Amino acid sequence: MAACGDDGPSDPMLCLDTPENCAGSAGMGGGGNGGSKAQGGKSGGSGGKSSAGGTANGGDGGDGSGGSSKGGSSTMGGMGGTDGDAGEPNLPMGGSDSEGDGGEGPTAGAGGDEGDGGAPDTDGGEGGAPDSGTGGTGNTGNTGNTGNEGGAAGASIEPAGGAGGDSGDPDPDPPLSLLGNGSLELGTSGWQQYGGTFARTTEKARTGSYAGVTTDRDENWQGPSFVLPSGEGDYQVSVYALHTGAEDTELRLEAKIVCSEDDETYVTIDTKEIPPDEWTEFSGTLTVPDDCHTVQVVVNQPGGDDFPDIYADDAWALDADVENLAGNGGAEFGKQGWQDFGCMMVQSDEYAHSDAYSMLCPERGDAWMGPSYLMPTGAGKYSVSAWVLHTGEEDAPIQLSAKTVCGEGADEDYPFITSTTVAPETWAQLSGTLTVPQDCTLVQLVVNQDGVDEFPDLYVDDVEIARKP
Ligand SMILES: [Ca+2]
Ligand SMILES: [Ca+2]
Repeated sequence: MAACGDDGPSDPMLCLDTPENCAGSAGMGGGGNGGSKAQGGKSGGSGGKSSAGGTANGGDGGDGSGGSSKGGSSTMGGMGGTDGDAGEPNLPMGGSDSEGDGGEGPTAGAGGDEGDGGAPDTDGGEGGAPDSGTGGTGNTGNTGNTGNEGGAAGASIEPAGGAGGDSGDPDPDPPLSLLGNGSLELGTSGWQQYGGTFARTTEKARTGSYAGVTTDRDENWQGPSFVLPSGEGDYQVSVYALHTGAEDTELRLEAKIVCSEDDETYVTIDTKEIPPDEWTEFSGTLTVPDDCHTVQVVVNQPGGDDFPDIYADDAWALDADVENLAGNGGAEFGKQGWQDFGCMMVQSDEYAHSDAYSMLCPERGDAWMGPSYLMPTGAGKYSVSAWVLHTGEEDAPIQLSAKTVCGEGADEDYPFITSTTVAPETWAQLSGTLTVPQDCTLVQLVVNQDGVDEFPDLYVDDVEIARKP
C-alpha cells in the first residue's frame, strides 16, 4: 500500500504491476455514511472520499480508471464497512488530478460489516454500510493526474482504510532523444564544427552549464552542428539557437545529407527571424532517403551580410519510422558509420552478405578486437543485429557486444549482447537488445570474441540498429 498510497506519486508502474495496491478500498468509519462511490474522472480518478466523522465511510473502491487511482481519502472516520473491496484500477495511468481523493487503500476499513467494495468499473463502489450507518455515496473522482495522496486512514477503529491512491502518470514519458549529449553538458561529443570556430562555452546556456557556439563566421552557412543517424526514414529534429547580432536576424536549421557515392543534399528544416540574445527553438521533420551514410544538422543563416556568433543548446532528435538507423550497415559506402575497435578495418569485397562489400577486421591481435559500428548515444532500448563470417579453420564462438562511455566520469562499459558458434566461411547472424543508459557520449556495437586463443579475420555486414518501443 505504501507504493501507491499516501506516499504520493511513487512509481506509477508499481501500480500497474500490482493493481491491488491501487485499488480502492473501503474507507471506514463508524456508523455513518460516507462510503464513496468513486467515479473515474476523465481519466479516471477514483475512489471516493469518505468523509468524516464517526460516520462511516465505507470505502469503496474507486476505480482507478484512467489516470490514477487516487488516493482515497477517507478522511476520518468512523469505522467503515469492513469489507469494502477494492475496486480495481482500470488504467492506472494518465489522469490528471492533483488531488488525491478518491482512491483507496487496499485494505478495507475496519469497522462496520459488510461494506461493499467499489466496483472496478467506471463508477466507484458504494460505501459499505457500517453497522448502523449506511454507506454513503462517495464523491466523484476527479480527473486526474497524479493522484498523489492517499486518503487518510479512517480514524476510529482500525485506521486501516484510507490510503491507497497511487500516482497516475500524468504524462507518459516523452520519447527519448537519439542524442545523448544534446545539451553539451558532457563535452562536444555528437557535435561538429561546420565552418567558423566551434567550441563549447559557459557564456550562455539554455539548460545546464554549457552551450555550443560558432564564432569567426564569415559565411552564412557556418554554424554549430550535430550529427544524426543516417538510416532511411523520417526524423523529428529540434534545437535551441541564439545569435549575438545587433539586430533581428534570420536563422536557419539545415541538414546536410550525403548519400551513395558522396552526393550531397542540403535540406532546410526551419527558418525564423529572431531578436538578438534570445533562445529560440528551431524544429521540423527531416526525411533521409535510402543509401545515405552521413547526416549533419546545422544552425546557420539562409543569407545576409552580417554573421554574428550563433549559439546552440538542447538538440533533440527522434526517429519516427526508421527501420534501420545504420545507413551504411551494409558497408557499401566506405567506412562511414563504422569505427575501428582494435584493428584497422577495411571495406572488403572478398565476402559480402549483401551487395558487394562487407567490413573486414584483419590481423586481430586479441579476442576483443573486431568490426564496430557507431550507434546513437540516446538512452533507450535498441534492437541490434549483424551478420558475421570468419576465416578460421574451425568453428569459433563469435559475440555481439558493445562499448559505452556514459556519465560525467565517462565510464566505459562493455556489455555483452549475444554469442553463437560459427563455422568457417559461413555467414551467421547475431541479434539481441542493447539498453543504452542516460548521458552517453559513445556507443558502439562490436562483433568480437571472448575467451579464445585464436583470432581469425572477421567480416561483418548488414548491421541493423533500431529503437525498441
Ligand atoms: Ca546545455
Ligand atoms: Ca554489404
